[in-house]
Amino acid sequence: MNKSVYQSILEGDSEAATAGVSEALKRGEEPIRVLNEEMIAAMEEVGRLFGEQEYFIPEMMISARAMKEALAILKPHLLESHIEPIGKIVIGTVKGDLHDIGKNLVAIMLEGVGFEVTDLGTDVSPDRFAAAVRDVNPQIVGLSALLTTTMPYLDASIRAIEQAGFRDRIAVMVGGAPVSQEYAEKIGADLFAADAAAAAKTARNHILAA
Ligand code: B1M
Repeated sequence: MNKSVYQSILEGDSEAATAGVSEALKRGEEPIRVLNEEMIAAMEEVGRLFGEQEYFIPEMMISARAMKEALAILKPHLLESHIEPIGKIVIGTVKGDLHDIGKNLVAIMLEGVGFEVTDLGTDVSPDRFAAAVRDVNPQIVGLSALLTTTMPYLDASIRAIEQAGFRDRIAVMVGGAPVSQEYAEKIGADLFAADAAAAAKTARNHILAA
């Protein structure tokens, strides 16, 4: 029997992971189920194994690569077609932080509900966020942080946007595993979302309410 998508990502087997996603889609499985119950669940297990020192950086990296390649196969199936554009969003992972799987997923879901997404990538300095607000003129800026050590850059990025004089024209949404609603409020973010689906819903509701 073929390996499950979950097992393939856990083992960092990109070829089996992409083949598994393609087969699941062919069988008519729901893309969102494959994403949540197999792919994200596998990354959570990778994190647990890393925490237990059973996995180390190389294992995390090859699992992340398998996750990204599998996600590329799933992406078109997560996007609804013919959605009217509803607004612009600039998104990135904050300075010092290289984690981008969650941020990429948030970007895909935002595109799925009709946002034009400008993705600045990872390790984005506060000044680059401010410059992107000037250049792109989005309604929302999305800041992602996965490390407790990089969380202060959420705050610093908001301050940089403020100092550049753009704070009033945008809403800031923050997220990432260590980020909470309480922390979001503490640093003066306008919106918080715990996962990619919630991020898309929250951003969309913000635009519709404006
Ligand atoms: Co790292 N890592 N990592 N890592 N890594 C974590 C985050 C960790 C929890 C693992 C652990 O200890 N159990 C831990 C952080 C501890 C902490 O600070 N609390 C950790 C660590 C310590 C590190 C290093 C410091 C390790 C080292 O070098 N000693 C190092 C730091 C590098 C750096 O960034 N400077 C490091 C490196 C790496 C890799 C490069 C090997 C790799 C990243 C590859 C990549 O992203 N391209 C990696 C990985 C893969 C992980 C885990 C295993 C998986 C992360 C992931 O992709 N999750 C992670 C453990 C875990 O999360 N359980 C871990 C799946 C993804 C779908 O979920 O990213 O949470 P997530 O995103 C979610 C939500 O958070 C939310 O929606 C997403 C989708 O539902 N969300 C938003 C995210 N951004 C949002 C923005 C929003 C709204 C919602 O609005 C704008």
